[in-house]
Amino acid sequence: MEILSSKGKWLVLMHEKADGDTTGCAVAIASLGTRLGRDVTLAGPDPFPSRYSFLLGGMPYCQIDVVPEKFFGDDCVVICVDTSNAERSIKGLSAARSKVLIVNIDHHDDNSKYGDVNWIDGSSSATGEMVTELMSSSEWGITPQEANSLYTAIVTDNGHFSFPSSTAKSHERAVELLEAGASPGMMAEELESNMTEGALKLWSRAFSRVALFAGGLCAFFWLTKLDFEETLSTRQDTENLVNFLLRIRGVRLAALCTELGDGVRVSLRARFPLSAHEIAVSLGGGGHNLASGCTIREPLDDALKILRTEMERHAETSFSAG
Ligand SMILES: [Mn+2]
Repeated sequence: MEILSSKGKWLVLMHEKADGDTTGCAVAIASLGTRLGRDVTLAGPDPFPSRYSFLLGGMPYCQIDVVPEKFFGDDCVVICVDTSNAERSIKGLSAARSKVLIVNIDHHDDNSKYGDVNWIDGSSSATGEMVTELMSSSEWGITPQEANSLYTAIVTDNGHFSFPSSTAKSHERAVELLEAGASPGMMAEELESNMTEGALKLWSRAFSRVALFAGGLCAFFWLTKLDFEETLSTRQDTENLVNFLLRIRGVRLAALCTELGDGVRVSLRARFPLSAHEIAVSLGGGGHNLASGCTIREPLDDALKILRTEMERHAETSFSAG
């Protein structure tokens, strides 16, 4: 916190395909900086995610590729939240490394520590827990609007305290946010009742293709480029979709495959003792044990076969070993 407060210009960066955690953290930090009279820019590589626009409260946001020149200097800091490696941030971050101070705050165990200051805590269920701790222990505290942002960060990353990553500490941070004025009811409505008609139609296409295998331990479904076009949906509309596969009794490993221009993006979710991380890594990706991702640079049909083989092998070895 001392590093941040000593700097006059803050560039607060969200990661690509921003989720609730990176968004809530970045908005809260940008709001704090603005309160402290700092010159703050809230930015990221993609447009601001529309499902979280209720958090902005009129704050400006910039979609950028490179670190703006005004942030080169001793009085500046770049703050990256929930971003496990520089590639997930804006394109120009690595090139700017020698010219700016980068503070990297994240809860991914496999964080590549690309910052000048790296605060990585894999025991946190969300980066929002860490930022809550940082702000609530500072003399500036947390405003009700910032509390809502951080509450959103925490609950979107730990499934409203339903994922095994949720700990006593997660709940303690939530208590601090409630005491600071967060409104869980209002946030739940904003977060749960915000789908477009197109998104619901997109989800129904994925649901119609649910495929179970490995004796019901594994499940996946997929979406094509055409699905997005015909339902007027975007990739942002797939957030949380993959988690629905884990609602099928017995399923412990789940994947959503999304056809992109240059391959197939795979979002993986697992329940203990299966590991989404192992599969993602074997296919060139990364993430957590319970939530990971990778990209398979093959046509959709081939990608599904490769993924299915990998998931089946993993399910077999996990259970024969354990
Ligand atoms: Mn996160």
